Amino acid sequence: MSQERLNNSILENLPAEVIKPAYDRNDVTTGIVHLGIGAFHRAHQAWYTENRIAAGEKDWGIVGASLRSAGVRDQLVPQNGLYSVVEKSNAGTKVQIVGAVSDVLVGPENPQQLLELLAQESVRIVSLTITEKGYCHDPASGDLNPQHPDVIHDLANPQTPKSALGYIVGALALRKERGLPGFTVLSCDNLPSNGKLLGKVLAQYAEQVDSGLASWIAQNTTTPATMVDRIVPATTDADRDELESLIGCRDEAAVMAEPFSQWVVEDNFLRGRPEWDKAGATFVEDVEVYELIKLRLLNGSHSMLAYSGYLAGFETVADVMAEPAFNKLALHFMKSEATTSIDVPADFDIAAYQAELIERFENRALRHRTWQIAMDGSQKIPQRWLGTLRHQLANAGPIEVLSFALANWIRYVSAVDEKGNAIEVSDPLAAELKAICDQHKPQGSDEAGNEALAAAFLAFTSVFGDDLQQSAPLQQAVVSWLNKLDAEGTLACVQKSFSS
Ligand code: NAI
Ligand code: CS2
Repeated sequence: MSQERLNNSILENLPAEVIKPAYDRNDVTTGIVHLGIGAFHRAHQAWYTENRIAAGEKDWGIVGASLRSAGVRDQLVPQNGLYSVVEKSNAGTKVQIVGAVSDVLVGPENPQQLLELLAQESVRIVSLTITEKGYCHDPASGDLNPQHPDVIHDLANPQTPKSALGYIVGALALRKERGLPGFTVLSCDNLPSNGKLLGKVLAQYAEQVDSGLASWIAQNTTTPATMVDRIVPATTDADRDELESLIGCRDEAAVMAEPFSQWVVEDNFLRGRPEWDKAGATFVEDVEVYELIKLRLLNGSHSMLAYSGYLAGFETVADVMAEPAFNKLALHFMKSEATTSIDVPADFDIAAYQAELIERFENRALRHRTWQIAMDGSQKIPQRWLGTLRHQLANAGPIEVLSFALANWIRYVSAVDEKGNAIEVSDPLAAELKAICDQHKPQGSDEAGNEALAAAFLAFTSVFGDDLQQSAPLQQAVVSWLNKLDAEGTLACVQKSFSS
């Protein structure tokens, strides 16, 4: 039987060990609007901001917004915006109730309301976790995709946007008209040079609207780069049930996170910012090397384990890591291919970082599904694997694991697993990718199909650009793995090739 929902009036009744907001929420005013209020924002940026609001920075309250569904609004608003960050590790569980989010808007329900909120002068930061696909960019080039359906719609219907770009540029147009200052747009997505990429697609989008607006935006916004890191799997009902037994009330908006968190931010804010560094964030001039290390070592391994682990029959990352050969493979990839592609600062203990990543992946208290990480591979692979791959190819370096990873991704997006069961492939380019598989290697065909299949994938320029298809070593390595995977399956391949 579900108990009372978490809300303002029952906070003091929660168990003493639960950390609660230690400030009067009525004193907090909105300074941040967050687009894409998913699990990660609640466990990361809002969690850091909670610390600053509790320390007295009361004008940095957050209003969240979803540009897609009403799910999170319906979870948070009945709880006065309150939710639990549940830190889970092999050492135990810690619960903190966060009060930084006061409301959630749903763009599709009332676009004008969200545009007007974004145009309010008190809003000084608009932050984003809209997933890699939310930027309407071409993953290979980083340029705005003018053929993106949301871009086409929003340019024709600026009052009822669908994309984050449409909302941001629409709100800035209102601010310009009203003689108000702009704001900082803070990408907190896993994209390479996310600040530069966001600035570029915003400028390219605004130029399509009006050149005068585009130059005003260039002068009146900043788009700092960030590196964001905290493993936050999608919350399940089992998670919510377990939490309910711990805190004695129902929290539909709870998020599950590892204890580890890191936030490296370029200090380039138009109208101030919270003192997030006093909550553990790091402000730097150049985020790039932190991004490269994180995207190539953590996310590169994550995606490799997601596709190969899923095909090997494992549900979560911790399950994959419990298989010794996969555990060795993850560290081998980090050391031999990902790390050697980066000019790691001399004072950075990369060996300790690698060891910590392995430990984080082994966390059995978090059920991070391989299927969830496998989502949107077409939007993730360029920054997670292809930068590393280009470096190795240019330097005659190792590509054994990266080509293995690509072969598993190709088999994954064929949407049929080793046992012939359907795979629910969640990717904006899923149809195109499956069509490549069906056209070049129909199910059940022989090895000859793998030559054509590998060549066709490497020629898929939206993901691979136009250079990688020229690489004979890469083509040969991918074909070799496709043949082995056909013959032995992923688990046997890993056990045979990576156990030593
Ligand atoms: P989530 O599924 O809980 O939330 C995703 C949010 O993005 C939702 O609000 C959804 O409506 C919105 N969204 C999806 N497609 C969109 C589009 N085309 N345009 C605008 N909004 C769109 O996912 P979660 O866990 O919050 O992750 C979101 C992003 O945060 C990731 O894609 C990644 O870039 C970043 N991140 C996630 C981490 C994690 O462990 N979950 C860790 C580090 C970064
Ligand atoms: C994961 C990331 O779902 C995925 O693609 O690789 O969300 C990962 O959990 C975070 O980047 C960790 O900081």
